[in-house]
Amino acid sequence: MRVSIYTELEARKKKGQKSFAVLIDPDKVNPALLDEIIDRSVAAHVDYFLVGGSLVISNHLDACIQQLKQNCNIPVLLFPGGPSQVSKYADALLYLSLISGRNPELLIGQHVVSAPFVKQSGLEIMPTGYIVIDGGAPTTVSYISNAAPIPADKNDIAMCTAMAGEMLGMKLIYMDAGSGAKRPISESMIKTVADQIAAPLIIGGGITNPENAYLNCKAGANVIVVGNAIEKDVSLIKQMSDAVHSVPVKV
Ligand code: 1GP
Repeated sequence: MRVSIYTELEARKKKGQKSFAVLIDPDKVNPALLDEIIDRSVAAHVDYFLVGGSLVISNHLDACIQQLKQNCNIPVLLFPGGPSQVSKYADALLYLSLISGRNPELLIGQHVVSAPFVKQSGLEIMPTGYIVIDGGAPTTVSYISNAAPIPADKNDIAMCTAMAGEMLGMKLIYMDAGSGAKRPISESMIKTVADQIAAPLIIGGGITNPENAYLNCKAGANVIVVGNAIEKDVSLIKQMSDAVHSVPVKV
């Protein structure tokens, strides 16, 4: 039987192995571009695909995931902007609760409404504390969520939020400056949070160069997610993946 994706994430964290995930927004790819992303991701040893977006307008989520699954073995994790973005063709679901916000719908409301459907999907469910950090630009996620992000310099608020999420039982913490953020999350905030939690820490939003990805990992990120920058330049897949995987593993 295949080891669960979460078990693998935990094991990688224990060993100090960093992971690189390519975020695919189904609205922004066509089959030809997706083929190119798949080929480059396989060659670059990308660890995960995240699929989703704050606002998915098109209805080809299933087709997009099926294309990924038919052409490679890289696990596909759903990163849904809402309950409509659940596809049984994926491997796992980041079951997000927006713990940095105070919008009850995104903390628990939408989960209640979609619970039977999510359970029936057969997906591996990964309870994830989703923490949005101010990235210097109003992003889709902050508008759609109707919830204020944590200010970029308030490391302690981010830390306490992550700690609370973990104590509530969340298995992953995802800190996100929002897609296309002007300012990615600071290394000092990543370190402050990473030092206080045992759960694997996912970092994304506005990461545009491999140095950033590397330094974020050194600061304590376990998974780096890049979407926007790759949509603009697919050659970044290899550069980012190489940078993340070049972080020395604990001995
Ligand atoms: C957004 O963390 C992801 O939710 C990735 O952000 O698209 O800016 O890389 P980018």
